[in-house]
Amino acid sequence: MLTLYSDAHLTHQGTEWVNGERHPSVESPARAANVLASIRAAALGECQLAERHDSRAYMTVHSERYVRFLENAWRIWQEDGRTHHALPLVWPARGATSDVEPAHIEGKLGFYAADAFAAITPGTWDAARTSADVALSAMRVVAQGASSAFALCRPPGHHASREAMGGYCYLNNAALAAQGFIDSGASRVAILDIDYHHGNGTQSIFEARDDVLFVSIHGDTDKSYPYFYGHAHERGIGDGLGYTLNLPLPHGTGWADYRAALTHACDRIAAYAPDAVVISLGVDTFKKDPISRFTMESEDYLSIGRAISKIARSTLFVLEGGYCVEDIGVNVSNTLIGFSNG
Ligand code: Q9C
Ligand code: ZN
Repeated sequence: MLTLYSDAHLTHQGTEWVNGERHPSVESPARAANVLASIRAAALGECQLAERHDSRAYMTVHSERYVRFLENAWRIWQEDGRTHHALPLVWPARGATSDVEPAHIEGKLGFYAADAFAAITPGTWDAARTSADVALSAMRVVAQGASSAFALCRPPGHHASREAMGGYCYLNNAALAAQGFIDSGASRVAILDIDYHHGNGTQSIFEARDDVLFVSIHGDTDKSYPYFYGHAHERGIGDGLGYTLNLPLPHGTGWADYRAALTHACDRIAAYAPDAVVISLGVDTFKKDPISRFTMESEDYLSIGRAISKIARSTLFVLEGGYCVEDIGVNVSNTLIGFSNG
């Protein structure tokens, strides 16, 4: 299996609020370095640098004004005299109806953010766009005939919606890849999101469509981020009704209970008979993950990969979360090994 990657993410290290203090985000450059090292050690296949794309390439799932905001946010923030990482402090909350982008950077930040977990730093745009480039390059490899590929994306993407960053995500790498398959001629694409957190951004991008099936297994959002999306009763909207499947599981879930949900998810996807499958691969379901509450062991990722291989379709793996830096590499490579040996 070919891996696509880039080193452009190294300049992006966000900031987040934890217990009333600002800390470097758990979403760190070391994560991707560890994954790449494990992929190389496991001799999973060649590792190739991603191709650069024009900003227009991100407008297949994001709006032009949102992409331009990401591109210019740090510069505008700096011109306002700031030197620290930018985080939003004000949002158009429930009931807000205005669609007018504020002129001031403080307003723009809240207008284009779902939460305060996606900081804008000097290197954020370059990292985010390159992460999307990694996904698009890997998508092309599969669209041109490879049976699978791995997009080693960083920052992650599944919390980013058409016009909002959030949860360490800026551009939705998996959604860009799924749309890329459709634009390359696929009639149906399925997305299986196995990150601990519900992929609210991805769901919102495709929930009104029947040509992209979205299936997510995640920590019950009643008690876990992103809190407001991912309930079992969210099944899609309009033409998309029945093409969103959410399988929330309680705190403490391990492989024994996860297995049934994964089998159900894979059966639904196989029944859809997609031309391509995109896996939003988060390994924050791991027992030692510092911000999540499932109890998966490293060996369990071999079983997860094997279960995914049974869908028997062209498959693109896109890296999402996973914050136990020490074990993220083995957990990701085990998934890919389980799939390859499936
Ligand atoms: N106390 C991804 O895995 N922080 N994003 C939650 C928990 C935000 C996770 C705080 C988690 C975002 C891609
Ligand atoms: Zn996650």
